[in-house]
Amino acid sequence: MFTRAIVRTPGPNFAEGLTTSGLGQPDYQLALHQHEAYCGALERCGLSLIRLEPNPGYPDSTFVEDVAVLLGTLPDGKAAAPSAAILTRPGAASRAGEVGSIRTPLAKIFPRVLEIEAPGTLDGGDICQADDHFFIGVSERTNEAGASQLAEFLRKLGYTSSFVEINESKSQPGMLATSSLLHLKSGIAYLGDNRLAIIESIASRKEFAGYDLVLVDQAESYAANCISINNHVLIADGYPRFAAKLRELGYQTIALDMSEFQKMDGGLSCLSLRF
Ligand code: CIR
Repeated sequence: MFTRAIVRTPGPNFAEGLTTSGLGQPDYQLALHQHEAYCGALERCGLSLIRLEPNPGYPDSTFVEDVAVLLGTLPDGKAAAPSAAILTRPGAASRAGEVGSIRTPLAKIFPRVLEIEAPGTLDGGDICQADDHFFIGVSERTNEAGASQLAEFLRKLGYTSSFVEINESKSQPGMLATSSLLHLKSGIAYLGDNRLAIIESIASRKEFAGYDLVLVDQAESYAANCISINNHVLIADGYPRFAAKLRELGYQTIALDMSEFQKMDGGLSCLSLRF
């Protein structure tokens, strides 16, 4: 169970952030509106929100998930007080300074604040927690050094982890293309009960053997970035096949229009840190 989430309102220069989507300029007012609807959905799921002010120095800073990995439950799955926050070292130079403005809010909540150090780089979007196990995406943003540092922190805190290579330039022969995933969680989400939502192109990876997989087809791949919160699943609006699969499995879904965040390569998970 999650009880809280940290969010950051998009700043007026949100459109100056990084993007490869080719979907055009986001509309700032619409982004604010969609962000507010997202916050409302988190509250509907029972979370109380810690709202951070826009950080105009960093247009991508609304994607707050990338700057920290939060540990709020014990490895045995029992609810516990927040135990540790791990500050990341974002892989994009323009985002490196975002960590500075999350340090103090996290230090007020978490008794332990650890930190990824150079030469490691790591984005929170590459980290997928599945109960007491963490999948760590090695991507264009998260390098081996950053992934190894996180794995070691997690091991000491009682969790297991495995690496998932999603950097296309390093894919092994025979490995299916990852369709240029920005982050691991652009392609997978943990739904609880040993079940993963996952894009088809990485579903056969050995790391995911042993999990029940809900496949997200190529045409709906953006929908894989969904978030399971306290008996609800937040999904991006406009992906009917995936939504139907979730409902058939008994999930209560909340669909949100994410158009303006998608234009900036962002998805549902990136907009909050849940714990
Ligand atoms: C970036 O490229 O860093 C941002 N424009 C989007 C970050 C999305 N974050 C995420 O998937 N966790």
